[in-house]
Amino acid sequence: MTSKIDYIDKIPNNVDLGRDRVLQRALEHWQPAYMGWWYDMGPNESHNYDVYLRTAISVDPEGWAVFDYIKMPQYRWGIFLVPPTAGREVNFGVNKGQPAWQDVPGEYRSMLRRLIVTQGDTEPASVEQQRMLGMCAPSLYDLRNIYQVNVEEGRHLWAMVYLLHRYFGRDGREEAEALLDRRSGDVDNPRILGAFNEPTPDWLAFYMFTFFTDRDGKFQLSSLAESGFDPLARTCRFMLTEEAHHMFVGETGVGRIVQRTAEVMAENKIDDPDHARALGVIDLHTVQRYLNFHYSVTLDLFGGDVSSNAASFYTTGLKGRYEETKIDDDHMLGDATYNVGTVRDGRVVDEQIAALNALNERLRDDYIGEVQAGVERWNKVIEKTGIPFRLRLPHKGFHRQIGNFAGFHISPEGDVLTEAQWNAKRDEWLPSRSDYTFVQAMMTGRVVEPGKFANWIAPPRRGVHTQPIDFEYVRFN
Ligand code: BYC
Repeated sequence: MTSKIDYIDKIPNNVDLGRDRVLQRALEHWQPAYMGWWYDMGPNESHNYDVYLRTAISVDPEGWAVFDYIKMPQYRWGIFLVPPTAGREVNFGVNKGQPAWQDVPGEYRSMLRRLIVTQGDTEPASVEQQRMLGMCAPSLYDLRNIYQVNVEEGRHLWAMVYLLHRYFGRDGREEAEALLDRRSGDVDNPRILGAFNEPTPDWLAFYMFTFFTDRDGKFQLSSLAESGFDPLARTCRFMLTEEAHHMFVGETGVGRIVQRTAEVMAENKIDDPDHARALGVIDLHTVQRYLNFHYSVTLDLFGGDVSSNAASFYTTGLKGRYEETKIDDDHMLGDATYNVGTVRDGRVVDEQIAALNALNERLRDDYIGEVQAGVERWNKVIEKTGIPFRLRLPHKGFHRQIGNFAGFHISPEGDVLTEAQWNAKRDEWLPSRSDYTFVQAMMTGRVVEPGKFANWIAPPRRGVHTQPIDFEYVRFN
């Protein structure tokens, strides 16, 4: 195992793939199916573009990427794990203290496969969700960024497929094929998790998705990076370095939209959303509704508040807590408790349950803390312009389909309403059909002149890597 990546092999890797001919052949068999999927479901009409992309050349924390023009179908997708840590152990659960597993423990096989498949399924799903957005990009800079996100999600699929092929034999290979068969939003064969079947119809939705949903990716990958199954831990560690850029795209994307809107509002001394719309920017109320939507569907991705699955993942040592090894406790959670929200007698109340069963909720709370900080940074951008509007996270129970709040009608303030009361307010709280129509009407064509930006978004503070903002990030040929 080296930190350098072998680009001589057909499949770039740092796992000495050439030494395992059977595995190599199996993956070389999967590769054309993957390419078929990319041509069908990857970014629309993009195959001949030269895109200024980064490619991993090593898994070292320093200098792991090179930047150059590349046609996306020629991107060097491959298999990159961070090197093993000598003496690493299972760090939590009943197997704590055992050497970390280099092979799948037989009794945990199906649980582990399920975790890997669920993680893997999200990666192609997001590419499918975003595939039309290149046609209405607000600039070459943004177009390049979405393509970077897309190729790296493709690589994250490779990461999970490697684990399935290498460690799960025939059923692993079947699962790897199924990952290319499911389709986001398909009625008969949808993606596994809810948020990955929702459309991403415009760039505001894309930035919200990369801010909120890619961050679920960060927290889930961090928990899997604690896994006692060492190959999973090591591949997730490297995926996290790529994930950071996706969240940057989301945070700065939304930040630039609210900046532009707030600046136009301040310049024209207006506060009415319709006036803002008339001036060609996205009113902040609409931004808030998108935020409510993406936050709530992403909260669902953490699973039930009370989950025996999560308890089993933890007890067996397969999936830890966020930053497990930095937490100062017994890493067994035998007697510990945790508060989860629930609805009782028409009110949201806290309920103390066994911490082992509340691990999804704990991870969701860790996530909420980080998201809150991001929203505050957006509010600072608005505040600077003197506009009094502030974005905020709705109540945790708002618009939830999974967990204790599913089936209840909870307002953004956390009040439990009747269905009729909630429905009467729905379009104030979530994007309506007319919001989507308005936002999409603004994004009909793409901006292709280097250094130019659509009216509804501010330019970024700096370009990509060392390049200026007006660099030709995509050449259309
Ligand atoms: N939609 O015990 P429960 C990313 C299912 S994002 C539909 O409450 P559990 C990325 C659940 O599967 C990170 N179904 O939950 C981001 C279970 O079904 P079964 C992706 C759902 O199992 C952007 C049943 O409900 N990674 O990387 O403790 C772009 C009861 O489950 C949902 C992972 O998620 C839902 N929202 O936890 C690209 C990590 N929620 O088994 C990429 C791997 C729950 O009864 N996955 N269900 O048929 C996991 O750790 C767990 O599967 C979950 C669910 C946290 C998702």
